[in-house]
Amino acid sequence: MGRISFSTAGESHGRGLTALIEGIPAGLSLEMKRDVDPELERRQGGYGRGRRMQIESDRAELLSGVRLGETLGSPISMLIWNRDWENWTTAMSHLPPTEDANPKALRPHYLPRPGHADLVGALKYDRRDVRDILERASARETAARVACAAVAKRFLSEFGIRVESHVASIGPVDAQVVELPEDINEVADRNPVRCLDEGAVTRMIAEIDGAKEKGDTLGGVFEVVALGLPVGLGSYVSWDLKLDGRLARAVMSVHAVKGVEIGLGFEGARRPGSRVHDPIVRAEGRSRSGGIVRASNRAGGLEGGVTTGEPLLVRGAMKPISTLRKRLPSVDLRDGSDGDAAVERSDVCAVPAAAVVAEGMVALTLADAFLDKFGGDSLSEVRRNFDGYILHLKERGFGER
Ligand code: EPS
Repeated sequence: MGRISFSTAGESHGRGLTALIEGIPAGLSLEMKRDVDPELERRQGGYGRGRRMQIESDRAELLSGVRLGETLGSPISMLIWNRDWENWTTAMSHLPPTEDANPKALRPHYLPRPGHADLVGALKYDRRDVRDILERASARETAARVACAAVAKRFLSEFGIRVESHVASIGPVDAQVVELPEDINEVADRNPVRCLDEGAVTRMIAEIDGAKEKGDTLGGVFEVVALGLPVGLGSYVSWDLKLDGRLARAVMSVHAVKGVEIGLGFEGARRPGSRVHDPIVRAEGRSRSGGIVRASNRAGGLEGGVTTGEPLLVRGAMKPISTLRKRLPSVDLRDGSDGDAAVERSDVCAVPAAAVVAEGMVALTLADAFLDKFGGDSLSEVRRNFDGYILHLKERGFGER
């Protein structure tokens, strides 16, 4: 664990976001315009986003780690400028305010929003102005995560591994998806709620419109699917190597995600074992899983915290965004008086965007687990390790040792 590390910096209305990813082997073809920018664009979309996304047009500027189109094995750092910064130069200035500064121009907030990091952050970091909290707690930060994730996806794609996502529900509207299409993102990205069930799309949009009208917000459920994985990523031998735990942490870390399921998830707890566990059957030619597959995939591609070679299915539940125009009760941090929570410009629903971010978090976790198993300094070294393993799976056959 820890082959890939990444970190982000930046405030929502600050100068910009920085993204740093370490551990990517040398020799990987990588271009910002081809590999990273399209992912940033996917994250910016989605019905229910606020006006901010019309201001931004996220692009990654590469600062280090790539020469002549290939990674060097050194840290890769990228920069995403905030276009909106121009409107925030006073409120987000790095310098102390001048004595004659208009306090309103500093755009302070003193009425924390229930459900947001506002209050806990203000108490923990001992700040009065809640803007000091919300600027970093904002999901704007996920743009930098998606930049790192795009690099991880580029790496995984060298080995035929794809990570995709779709929205399974928004508010009370559920999508009915009988079978996943071959290219999930290609279908999901065609509509603004990233849903695979065309009938549900209009109902989801109507639900978001209804919430907006009422000054309310909506959450939902998304599913991330990873295809092409070999058997054997992750491990059962120690708690922190279990891939299900690592994935749950990664997806739960996405803003407003309050639940994570793998495969059947909570539904499995209601069923007897005979309707949960997937029969094991021979399947010639499926070398990535040792010529043995599962007749169903209720386990969601993991057994014992290890990939089975079946599609990985991870779902996340996102709570509704905590900035409500229909204000909820709060307390003014200046004098302790009762008041209504502050209202900032915000999204009504960001589930489609969260799906893209979660897709990225899963890709980063899988790249990490992949390098645990096949680690090398160069792409060709990783490839040799991977190919040797797959060849062994193909050849090992049956019988006692
Ligand atoms: C966010 C509030 C909105 C969102 C923002 C997350 O921003 P603003 O306050 O500038 O209107 O648009 O999301 C992004 C900027 C983004 O890039 O995803 C919040 O409070 O978390």
